[in-house]
Amino acid sequence: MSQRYSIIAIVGIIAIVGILFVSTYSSASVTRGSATSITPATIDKVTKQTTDTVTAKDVTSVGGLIFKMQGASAATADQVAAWKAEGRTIHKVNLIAQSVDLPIPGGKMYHAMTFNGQVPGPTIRVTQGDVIDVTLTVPSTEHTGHSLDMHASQISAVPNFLAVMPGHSNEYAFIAETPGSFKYHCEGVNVLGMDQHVLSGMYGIVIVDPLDGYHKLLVTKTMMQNGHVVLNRTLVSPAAYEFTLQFNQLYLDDNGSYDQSAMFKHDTTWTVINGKPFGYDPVVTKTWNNAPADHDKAAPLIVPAGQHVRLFVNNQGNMPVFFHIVGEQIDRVTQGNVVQAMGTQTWDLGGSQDEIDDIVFDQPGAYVAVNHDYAAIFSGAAVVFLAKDSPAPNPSDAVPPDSSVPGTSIHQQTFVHCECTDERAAQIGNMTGQ
Ligand SMILES: [Cu+2]
Repeated sequence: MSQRYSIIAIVGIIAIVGILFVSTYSSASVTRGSATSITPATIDKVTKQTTDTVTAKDVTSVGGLIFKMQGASAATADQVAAWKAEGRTIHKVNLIAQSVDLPIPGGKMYHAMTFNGQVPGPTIRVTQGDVIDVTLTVPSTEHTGHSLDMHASQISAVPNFLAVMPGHSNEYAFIAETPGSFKYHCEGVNVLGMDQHVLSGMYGIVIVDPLDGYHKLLVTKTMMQNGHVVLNRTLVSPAAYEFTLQFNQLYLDDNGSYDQSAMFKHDTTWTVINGKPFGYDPVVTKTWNNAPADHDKAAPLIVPAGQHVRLFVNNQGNMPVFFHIVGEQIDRVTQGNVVQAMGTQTWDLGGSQDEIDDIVFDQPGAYVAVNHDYAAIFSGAAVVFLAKDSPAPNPSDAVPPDSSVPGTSIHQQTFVHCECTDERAAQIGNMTGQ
């Protein structure tokens, strides 16, 4: 970079620090969740200057943008205590930013960025009206700052989603007011590098269950009656075998590093579901059969035929997902707690969208859930469901925590399966008693 542009960059950084410091400072005495003195014009100014004049390298070269929110934790603690006193359930969540190397097919590794050493990050499950009190910690060993944007929240991005630099942490809390399956993700260093951080693994979901539970599932078939074809409607209990499927892409160079030029061209290296390409397909591709660790090996998802299955499907990437199950129809598509479709073949998800699919697999057999984009299918977006006569243990990374709403989740046995470090796999094994 020329000296002229270096000076411009540094001046830009100083301006941003000044704007954000003033914004942060002025909001420190404001109760979390209430309005701050930051105006849309201020935020536009910050965003424009950030993207126009500062690169991640520049940020690092001046020691990073450090936003220490004086009193922020105290205000959060007071607010959480008040919510607890009025009887709300509090979910304390700790996420740790960790850059690690993780496996991809072919015996290779790539440079991943993770929450808690796993891709996707931990699935958080709460009930509508509960409080999520989340702390993001960035260890001093990290080479970059990180941040946390939770789509389940409805709070100001500034200061809550601002960068947390190595050696620091940030806490915020909110009431999960809307049911759904919401993305959470890193926003990089105040949006710098957000693409790299998310597409390298820093994403996960918060499932917010409806306070009044999920609706019964109406399944419509036909039957013969007195020589005529008539409708046969049955109502299936909301209790279901539940799975999460999070779609994303990896854009990598030959060294396993993030390739931004490939991202701009949508030139996908791998399409991943729950962090792995073909992670639930041991039949067609046999991609992971020679993986070094058991938790990497491909395993199908087992569902009992004729029973209620609920899928939480999220698009975490920057390509559309045309969600389809080969051999099945989606009996009901819900977004939030609103039914969008019934008896449909495919449902589309744009970036950061989610769907809750209720399905009864009619017959025992093999079904393949895909992104019905051929480039996606053949780069990893295929999940094998085996419908059997009875349930069986499933991969831990495809099974969400059980709901607290009675009559929602049918508890499933799991075995450790994850795009994660060996250390994290051991922790998951301890947590799930495996
Ligand atoms: Cu990050």
